[in-house]
Amino acid sequence: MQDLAIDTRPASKRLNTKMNNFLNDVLKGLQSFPKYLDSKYFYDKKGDELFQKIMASDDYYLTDAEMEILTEQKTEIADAVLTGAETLDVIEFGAGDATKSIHLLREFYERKSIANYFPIDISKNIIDLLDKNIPNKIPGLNIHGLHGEYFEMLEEADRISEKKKLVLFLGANIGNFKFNAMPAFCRKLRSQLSMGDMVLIGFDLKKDPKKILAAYDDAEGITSQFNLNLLNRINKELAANFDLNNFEHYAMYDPDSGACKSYLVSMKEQQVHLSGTVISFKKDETIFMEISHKYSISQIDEIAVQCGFTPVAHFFDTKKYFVDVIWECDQM
Ligand code: AVI
Repeated sequence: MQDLAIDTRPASKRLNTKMNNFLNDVLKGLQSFPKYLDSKYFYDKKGDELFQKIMASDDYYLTDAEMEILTEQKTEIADAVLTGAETLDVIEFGAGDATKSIHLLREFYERKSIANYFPIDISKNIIDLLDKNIPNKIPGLNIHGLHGEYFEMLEEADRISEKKKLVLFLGANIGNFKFNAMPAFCRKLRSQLSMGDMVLIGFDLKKDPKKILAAYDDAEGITSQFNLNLLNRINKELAANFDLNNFEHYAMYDPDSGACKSYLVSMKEQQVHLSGTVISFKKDETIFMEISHKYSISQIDEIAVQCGFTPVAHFFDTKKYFVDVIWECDQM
């Protein structure tokens, strides 16, 4: 779980801590068996660009499905959220470029129901872009971009404003938690909110396994580049010498558990030097890169209740590939 203390040290010191965390996490993962890397590190500038390409690709159906929900059903979504005459703060975890949430934000703004928009993202590039671009798209909207870890920044938003909150967690980002870690995340989210606050979460649903696998093993090879880019980032930022030609992307989907996993496979026995440490790979040894979990509606509703929420509404795309759910915070 994330540390809730706010770091008040100067930016240069914080940067050093960030680099140390990155190095420690990478060394820990690559010295474990089986080896793994944390997918939160995918998103450097190049990683952000590659993820944009994934979202625009034909095989990655998730973005279009959720976009259809948010454009076609924004009125119904706003009706489900705005139960009284109050204005609310919209806080978005992993805001990205906000191309999906902008439809909801505009709907709330036109109804004079939004006090502040707090996009939160781990990527500073993204927050800088949002602070610059959103005022052009919705002039007059109060935007406070927050760059950092979700729960720390949620506390920060809470310090700035005491309005009723709607937390958006779109794009099936919740699928990137391991199955057991996901309810812990939802409980933590509940513990930082107040009764009556709401969350709107996007889940990718279980469906034809071939459709799911194709989204993570796309014909254009963008997902492969996305995964390999993390090795490149480690080379640049942590003084390593991964040869990207010696690793291949492998994705698999298990329709029973709903786990879609991606790996990088070492094509040969090799040694990689990383900040003074030597990491050995056997031929065919894997690095686990990411999980993208798929859920059923009954699982989603059960988790809501277990974690202190009441499921309020489900919004599906026409193909029923994806769902955006609204949960309300129950009494704790
Ligand atoms: C960010 N996240 C929801 C994406 C997903 O679908 O799990 C990341 C991604 N990885 C490969 N393709 C997309």
